[in-house]
This record gives sequence, structure tokens and C-alpha cells, in this order.
Amino acid sequence: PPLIRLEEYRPSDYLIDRVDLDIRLAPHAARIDATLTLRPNPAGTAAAPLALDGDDLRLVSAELDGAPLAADAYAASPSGFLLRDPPPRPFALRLVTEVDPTANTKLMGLYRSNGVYCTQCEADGFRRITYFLDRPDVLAVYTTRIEADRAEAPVLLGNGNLVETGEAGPDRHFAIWHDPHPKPAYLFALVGGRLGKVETSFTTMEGRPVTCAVYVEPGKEDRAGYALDAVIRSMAWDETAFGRAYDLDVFNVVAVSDFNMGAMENKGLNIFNDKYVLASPETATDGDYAAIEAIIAHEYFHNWSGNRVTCRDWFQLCLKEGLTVFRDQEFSSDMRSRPVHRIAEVRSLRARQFPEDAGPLRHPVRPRAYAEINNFYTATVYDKGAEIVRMLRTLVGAEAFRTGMDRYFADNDGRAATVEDFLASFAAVTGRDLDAFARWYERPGTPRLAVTAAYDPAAARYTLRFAQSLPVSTEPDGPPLVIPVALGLVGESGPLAGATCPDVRDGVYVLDRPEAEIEFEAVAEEPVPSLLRDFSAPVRLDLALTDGQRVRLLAQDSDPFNRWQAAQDVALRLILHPDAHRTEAFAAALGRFLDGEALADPAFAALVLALPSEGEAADAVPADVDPDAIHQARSDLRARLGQALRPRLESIDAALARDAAAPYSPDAASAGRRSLRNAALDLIAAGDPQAGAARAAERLTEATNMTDRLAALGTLALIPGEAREAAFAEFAARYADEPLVLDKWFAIQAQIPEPGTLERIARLQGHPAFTMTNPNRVRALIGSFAFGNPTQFARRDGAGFARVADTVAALDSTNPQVAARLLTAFGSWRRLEKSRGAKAVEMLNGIKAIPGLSRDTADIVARTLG
Ligand code: HT7
Ligand code: ZN
Repeated sequence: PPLIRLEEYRPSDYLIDRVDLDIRLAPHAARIDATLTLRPNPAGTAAAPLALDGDDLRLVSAELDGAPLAADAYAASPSGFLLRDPPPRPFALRLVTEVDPTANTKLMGLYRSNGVYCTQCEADGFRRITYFLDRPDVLAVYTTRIEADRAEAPVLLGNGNLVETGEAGPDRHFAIWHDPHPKPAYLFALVGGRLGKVETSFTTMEGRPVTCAVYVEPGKEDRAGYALDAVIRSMAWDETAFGRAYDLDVFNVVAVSDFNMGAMENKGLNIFNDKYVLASPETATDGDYAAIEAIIAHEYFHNWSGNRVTCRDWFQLCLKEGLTVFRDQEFSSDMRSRPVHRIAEVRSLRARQFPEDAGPLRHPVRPRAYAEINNFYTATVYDKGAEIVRMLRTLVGAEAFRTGMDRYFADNDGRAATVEDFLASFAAVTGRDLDAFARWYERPGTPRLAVTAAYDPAAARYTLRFAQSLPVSTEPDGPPLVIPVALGLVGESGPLAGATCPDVRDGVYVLDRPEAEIEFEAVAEEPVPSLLRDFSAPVRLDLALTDGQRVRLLAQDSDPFNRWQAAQDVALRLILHPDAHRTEAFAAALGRFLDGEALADPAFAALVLALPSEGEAADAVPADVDPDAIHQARSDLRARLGQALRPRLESIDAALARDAAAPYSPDAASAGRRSLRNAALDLIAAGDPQAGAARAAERLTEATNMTDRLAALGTLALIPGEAREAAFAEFAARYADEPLVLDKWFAIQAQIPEPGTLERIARLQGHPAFTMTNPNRVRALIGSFAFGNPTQFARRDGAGFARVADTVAALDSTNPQVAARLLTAFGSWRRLEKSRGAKAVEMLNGIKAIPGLSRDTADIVARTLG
């Protein structure tokens, strides 16, 4: 597919100041009457033809300034509208189009989900509603009249504020919405349907009363309260943390069940995948509650970082996404435990972004070219993008960071901005040159930071030598990155006081050269270095420490992140190089840790007990990855730790048992206690499957909430036998009418690391609750298999790859976005053992050969094959 390149950006030849829409909803023929108030852009080419984007549109009529357009004055096709000779002055173009929302299986543009009309316009869905300059640097003020059958769509929602409602004939009604804030078309939205709601009000720091509502399927209102509460907390937090107030009279969130991604930040009308709205103790886990809180916050925060200040072009996607992820991470950290949340962020970065950055789909945080922008909503743009913002804060300090953010919002309000504009705000308020720092946006690949240390006891001097490098596959010879390394020295009985180093300010050393050396004076004993505290930069740290030194960090470091990291490092080495003697020593260290503090900070303790995933272990293997060997080594280590720690795990279980019977509360402290008790159960079962199966089955019947029930089911899922199958059957019967809960059931089964899983998946694809038209179902069953079952997905016989490839092929013509994303599971084929890699290539070539393959899937195939 042809590439769109950053360097080829040029301003639009025309601007659109106003958009007046009259949209009549109907299941098969929705009519969109659009009047666009246009003018030539002084920054564009004068007298150029006007070329509007379209996608799958049918033009009904066209008028210019109130008069029908002559047939030779324009050309229209489903994919575009051309006005050959536009007036060299402001003019009004009225275009009527027709679309079929029911037939829209791509879930982009105007579609129906469970009978509810809704829209998805980012990145380029608005052109599936009407012909338009569908690019983020064309900002207009929208007024939208929505008309529908009253019985079919009693609720009619649009962007901005509601200005009028009324009758439109015997069975029809209308609502008019006006959004005073100029916005790009990707932020347009409407909703029409039968929906229930919960609502409340919030008064902004500017004194504006805002009605906040969450709309859900009727009958599920009692599951919308947590999301509504998260809206209110997000609004309050953005005022205190960033000085940002909401700017409309209403803020609506609507949950729909067919949705390509998590949620969408349309102005004043956020549309959500219902998975990230609906929560009750009986149907949602602690993880679901945390995700709802984070995603509600994320979309709300876009109101400033994305909507008020938007992106000039799609290459700047990280400008809104990286910044908004950073903002939602800070919010969640303030709502929950900061260190625990930071560990969760880094685990997710390493699980998703590091492999992406090491594989054929790697790209700079600001890509330079794309064939299909929908394939660039990636972990790199979002999560590495957030890490860059975090590093910027570390470099300039929290206070200057806030001043810089204020400056950015003030200078760019109502504008479509670039990464350069963002950095310029910080350069302006700090006087710093951020050009070298900006390389983070340009250079793909995860940097490696190699550190060696030397101690001179006579001089009481400690030297650290740093060397940074990028992977050879990613233009490694460019100029160095600016890497903030938060660090400290840890002595036998805790952080070393008195050691000084002129290169370290506020606990941070900034490495801005390929290699450097720093010296600490007055170092009274040989320390263990604690580097990259709080994971201060998204790099791979190469530091040879002994298990003993790592155990000292686990016990003594003042930085919780590095305490956790130390345990992970020991465990990872034991997975890659099993050793009975060192395993016993590690178990003893974990035992001391649990004795000392498991019950003081259960959430943290649960993370320390969670070993690195099989994916992380695979990521640490240089080449020829054998997922079966990794699985076996990790299982063996878990079994041994479970046995060695059994008495402690039992006492944790007993100590937290009372808590499990108490009424459910989703707060972080309660969730932490549940996570530790469930981690203990899981490790007990790893060490003693028979006892574990009995205990898990018991826990399943006792559980008073979905968190504990699903954890028990997850434990049982790893122990073949009748108890497991009975539990699966009971769970399915209990939640037969709960699609979101059945998704958990599909997902757990898809991840069972046994050869029988493929057959199980085939069976589950025939289950009445499974459908290929719902992205959540596909992701739950096939996505969980592809991304969460390394041994079976990468089976030697290629049957796992084939199952996923068949799904991609079947889905491509109906929903290419979801198909393409599923296909990214093949991204690490090159790192697999040769024979497995060859099977993956066979499947990729099979997909490549499909006639009429979508641009989305063709792009992923081409890049994956390289
Ligand atoms: N900005 C949104 C990204 C998005 C999206 C959402 C739903 C369906 C299709 C989509 N394409 C792009 C979500 C966000 O990051 O906030
Ligand atoms: Zn976002």
C-alpha cells in the first residue's frame, strides 16, 4: 500500500469554519444532510480544486451556495467528492449522503451496536458519514440535528450542549446539539437508542455546573455508578493536578457492546466499549474496576490533551496519546498506590512495547510514514510516548513541568499542534535546549544501558561507568539519547548516607553521551547500585549483580520499584538458567520478605510473588526462543517456590480469609489484599496441584465477588482434571446471560498451556455466545490465545498459528481493524526457533495471498514479513 509521509505534510487548501448537520437515523438508510461553510486557506494553494474524502458513501444531492451543482462542476464516488472550480471566497457546500448503519460491520463511521446508533470517527471514520476534509488540522464548529424514530431511539446525543428537542412527525423526534469549541472531524459523535442512565452534577473550579451522565443498556444502570464516580474524580483531579477545567454544560459517556478499541474521547460525548464502563462486584474484577477508572480518566483528560489542543496530523498521535496516558497514569497513581501502579505500568510496557520495539513492527514514537494510520495506535505511541513525557518531567523537575504544561495549553488552545510545539513550551519556561531530548521521538528500538561498577575501599570511592546503545537493527550509530538515570547506593543495612557525586542532582544522573563515568566520594562500604529507580527511562538495564546483591536490594532499597525489580531479576535468571541451590536461596529471601511485610503492603507483596511472565522470559532470550522450554522452567520454579513457601502462603491465606468474606469494595487496599490471597493460592497450587485444585474448587463456591471467583478459576484452569471441567461448566451456566463475564471464561480457557486447547477453542467458537461480529468476543477467545498462550500459539506443528491466521482471514473483510490487530501476534516470529518461525511465515504468506485483502491487514503482513 502507498505510504503517507510526515515530510510531505502541507496545510489544507481549504478550511471549514462551520458544519451544520441534519442527520435522520434509520436502520438501513440514514440520511446525512451536511452544510459545510468553507473558505480558501491563505496557507494553501490558491484556486485549487476542493477534494473531499469519502469512504463507502452514496451522494444524494449537492448544492453550492443554495443552488444545485451542475453535473460537470463536480465528481463524486464512494471514496471522494471533487469540486472542480471552487469560488475564491467563503462558500457553503451542501451535500446529502446516505449510509447503511446496519451493514456497517467495520464499526467505523455510523453503525449500530445492539440496535443503538453510534459513531466512531477516529482516525478517519467521519468520511464514512459525509464527504469532508477529514484531517485533524481542519477545525470547525459543529451544530448537529439528529432525528430518529422515538420508539427506536428515545435518547439522542451529540457533541457539545443540547439546544433544542422536539417532535418530528407522529413517531419521530429530534434533538439539536451545538458544540462551540472548534474541533477536527475525528471528534464528532452521535448516539441514538434506547438507553438507561445514571447522572450527577459537578461544579468546575470556574463555577460552571456540569451534568455528567453515563448511558448504558437499560437494566444495567446499577453497573454504571463506578464509571460515573470515576468521571467526577477525573474532573476534580485535572483541576488540581493540571489546572484544567471542563468547558461544556454536559459530559456524557455512552457504553456500547460492539467497539473496535477501548473508548473514544469525542467532544462532550465519550463513547465506550461497555467492558470499560459496566462493573458490579458479581461481574467485574478488581482489574476491571482499575481499568474502568483509568480509561474513564484517559478519555476525560483528552478534553484538554487532544481536543482543546489537537494534533496537526496523525504523525503527531503521541502528542495526544502519550501525554494523555501519562496523565491517566498519574491519576491512577494518586487514586491508588503509586509504587504498585508504577510496577503495573512497567510490566505492561515490557509485555507489549518492548517486544514491539524489538520486532518487525517497530517504529519511532513519532512515525515518519504510514500506510494505514489505524495500525499506529500502538504500545509504542501510547506507552513509550508516556514514558517520554515522564522523562521530561524528571529532567525539568515537577514544578517546571507544570509550568511548561500550562504554557503548552495556553499557547496551543484551539490549535492543531506538533511535538515541536510541545517541547517548545518546556524549552521556553526552562531555558533548556531540548533538541537532544527530542531524539526519543525519532529513534526506534529499546536502548540498552550497560553499567559497570568499581569500588576503591582505600579511597572510599565508587565509580559507575555507563554505556548506551541502540539495537543494531535500528540505525544504532546516531547521536546519543538523553537518559535520566535515577539512582542511589545501598549498603548492607540500607541506603548509604554521606556518599556524594557532583553529577547526580536530586537523585538523578542524566546520561547524554554514548559513554560516561561518574564517581561517588565518601563511600564507606561497597554498595549495591540501585539504578533506574522508579524505572526512570524505558531502557534495558545491563548490570551484572549477584543474587546476593539483588536480595540486598529487595530487602534494603528505599525505592519500591527496584525492590520489586530485584526479585524479578533473580527469578528471571532462574527461569533462564535453572539452579536448585540458588532457587532455595531465593525462596528463603522471599520467605524473609513475606514474614516482614506481606501483610503491611499486600498489593506490593503480590507483585513480588508474581514471577516474570513467559513473554518476558522469551524477550530476554537472545534468539531461537523455545516457548515450551520457558514454560517448563517457569512452572518448575513456581512449583518449587510454592513448596518452599507453603507454610507462609498458608498463613497469608488464613490471615486474609476474613477479609474475603467482608462486603466487596473496589478500593486499592481491599483489592491488594485479594490479590495477595489469590497469589498465595496460585503458588500453593503450583507446588501441590492436588491440594491446590481442591482449594481452588472450594474457593470458587465460597467466593462473594468476581475477583476471587475468577482467580480461583484461573488457578484451576492450570490443573487438568474433572474439577476443572466441572468448574468451567458451572461458570458458563451461571453467567450464560452475561457476555462480558463469558469473555473472561473464553479467555481463561484460551490460555491453557496444553495441546488440547486448540480443540477446546474450536468447540468454543461454536458456543452460542461466541460471534465473530463482536470484537470483545474475538479478542477474548482468539486474542487471548494469540497473545496469552505462547506454547500453543507457537506450536511446532503450526496449528496454533493456523487457527489465528484463519480467524484473521475470516474477519478481514468485515472488520479489518480488528483483524489487523490480531495479526500483530505474529510480530515476534523471527525470534522463535527456526522451525516454528518457518510455520509462522507460511501462515503470513497465506494471508498475504488473499485477494482483496484490506489495507489494514496487508500493511501488517507486509511489515511483519519485512
Ligand atoms: N483516541 C482513541 C483511539 C482510537 C479509537 C477508539 C475506538 C475505536 C477506534 C479507534 N481508533 C483510534 C482512544 C484513545 O486512545 O483514547
Ligand atoms: Zn487516548
